[in-house]
Amino acid sequence: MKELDWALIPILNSQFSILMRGLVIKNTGSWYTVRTEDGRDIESKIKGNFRLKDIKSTNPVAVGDRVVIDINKEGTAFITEIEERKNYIIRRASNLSKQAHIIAANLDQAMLIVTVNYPITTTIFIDRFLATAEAYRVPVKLVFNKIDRYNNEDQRALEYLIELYTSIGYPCSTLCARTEEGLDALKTDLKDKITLLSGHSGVGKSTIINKLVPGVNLRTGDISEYHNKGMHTTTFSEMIPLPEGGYLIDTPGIKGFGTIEMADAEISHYFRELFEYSEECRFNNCTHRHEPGCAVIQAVNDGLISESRYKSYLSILDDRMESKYREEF
Ligand SMILES: Nc1nc2c(ncn2[C@@H]2O[C@H](COP(=O)(O)OP(=O)(O)OP(=O)(O)O)[C@@H](O)[C@H]2O)c(=O)[nH]1
Ligand SMILES: [Mg+2]
Ligand SMILES: [Zn+2]
Repeated sequence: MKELDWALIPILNSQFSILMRGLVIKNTGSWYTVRTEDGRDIESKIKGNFRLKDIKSTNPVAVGDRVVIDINKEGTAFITEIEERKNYIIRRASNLSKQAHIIAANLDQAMLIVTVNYPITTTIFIDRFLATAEAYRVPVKLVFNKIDRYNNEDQRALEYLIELYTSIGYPCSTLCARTEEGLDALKTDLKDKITLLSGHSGVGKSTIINKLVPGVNLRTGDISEYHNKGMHTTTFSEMIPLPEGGYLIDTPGIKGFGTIEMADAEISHYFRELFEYSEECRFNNCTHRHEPGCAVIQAVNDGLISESRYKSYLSILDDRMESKYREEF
């Protein structure tokens, strides 16, 4: 090999820069792991002055984003560009905050992992997630996990919820990640797709991925028996390739799902069955709260729209008014 001309080194260093396209597969604080088109994982950061156009977000780049990186001589990189997103799931970063947090981008679908108990998932939480997914056109499936733990009362609640959400048009399935009952059906739904797994802490998101992807060994944690809540075991989002093709995105469990970027008049559009009835409301700017001739309120009174769905709708409207949401949502 020809000897290096040492005089040239400073010039090479200052000019070293390779632009590459890649997919953001992991986000730990300010570092993003970008998988490049040639299959390398490059630890990358965002340049200080880099800002997404309109979104005031705690994470301007999210797992699932397709980006361009500028690789430096140390083998790390700066993210210089984000390709336009096909869709994303976004929520309010925290109670009282005006900032948004993008959970993941460019999804083919989302699976909301729900547990009727251990921990309890409320319908308000489910409906807020569903409304956001409607807003950004992400298809959602509800997966009810931990069916091995349910007593008779939990079982009845499970059946009620499955009937409710199926009737609105959301596919539902049951799963026991512990015994793998229902896992094969899930596999079929996941093949060749980019799927976000979301839900409260402790519902079993990481356990499900561990069962589907042998060898990944994601950390899982027991739920607190005292509080009947998860312990926030997963602390960063990560995209995991499936052996059969496709990707799963594991995310940290969320407490409350504060909605964001929704105008009052739009909210009922994201509740499919409310939207259907709203076409019959006397006023076309009806908020379905107290207006005379409201077909939505009538449908709730007639038992055609479930009270829980209507309550969830009102809770999102209330968020706007108080500019905050309550933690338990
Ligand atoms: N009985 C039972 N336990 C389960 C099942 N699925 C998961 N678990 C348990 O539930 C607990 C929480 O599981 P995780 O996979 O850590 O939950 P997670 O949704 O990833 O939680 P975070 O990372 O905190 O958001 C663990 O103790 C799992 O073993 C199930 O189907 N049945
Ligand atoms: Mg987890
Ligand atoms: Zn109305």
